[in-house]
Amino acid sequence: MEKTIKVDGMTCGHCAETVTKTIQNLGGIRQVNVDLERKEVAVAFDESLTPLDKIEAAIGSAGFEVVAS
Ligand SMILES: [Cu+2]
Repeated sequence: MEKTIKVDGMTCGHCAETVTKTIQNLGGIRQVNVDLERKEVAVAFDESLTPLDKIEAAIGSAGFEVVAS
């Protein structure tokens, strides 16, 4: 499935890279796209391997705040 997650706290390319790598380290992730201006992270993933709440938890653990998904 594909999901666009609103994430607060991403301010630069380094943040975007951290979020991208954090999500890619989970299983079943097909694609991650960070839009810094819109503060959105678009993720294509297999929810039977990694459910959305796991992705959101990983974003939180990396130091960013999920505001909506
Ligand atoms: Cu940054």
